[in-house]
Amino acid sequence: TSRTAICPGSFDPLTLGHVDIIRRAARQFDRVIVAVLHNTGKAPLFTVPERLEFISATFADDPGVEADAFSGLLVAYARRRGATAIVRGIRAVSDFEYEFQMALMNRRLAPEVETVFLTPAEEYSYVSSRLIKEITALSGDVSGLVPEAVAGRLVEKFASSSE
Ligand code: COD
Repeated sequence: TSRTAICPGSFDPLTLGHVDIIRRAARQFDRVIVAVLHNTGKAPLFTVPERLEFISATFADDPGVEADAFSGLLVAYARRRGATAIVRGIRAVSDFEYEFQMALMNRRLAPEVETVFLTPAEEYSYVSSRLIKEITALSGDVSGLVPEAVAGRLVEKFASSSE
């Protein structure tokens, strides 16, 4: 039987830390759906279509990885897509408490969907979307930490917002 995993997140924007986890997941599952949360409460830097485009462009050569957007409960979305697993990356102890709480809550809501934690490559373990945005806003260089598709658009975004 074919196994589908969901890699859910904000991906605002996609970083090489995310890419590392998604590639690891793609080696363990037949299909990986990278699911971008449509969060009406947060003011994101990139629109959902922009974030989906970064994912599609980065995984263009990987037929096992697809990009999609979701809103509402993650486990309801996972059920709709027939996924058996939710994959999350753990960077440091600081990620653990939040991830552990979500995993147990999601299990209570949907016991058949297993949360799987993967560890990233060490060189990306300190990368976060929040720091990427902060550094770019302050004219720092984040090349080598985000995919090609993201690097150029990040600089453009901040150039246009400071005019
Ligand atoms: N190295 C490895 N992994 C990384 C790195 C890195 N450098 N950076 C990020 N990651 C991992 C994260 O740990 C995460 O697993 C994934 O990549 C995505 O990261 P983010 O920051 O984009 O995602 P979040 O934390 O904003 O995602 C939160 C969810 C969308 C999963 C959550 O809010 C959710 O499920 N919302 C839907 C509503 C719902 O169901 N709520 C109830 C939850 S119990």
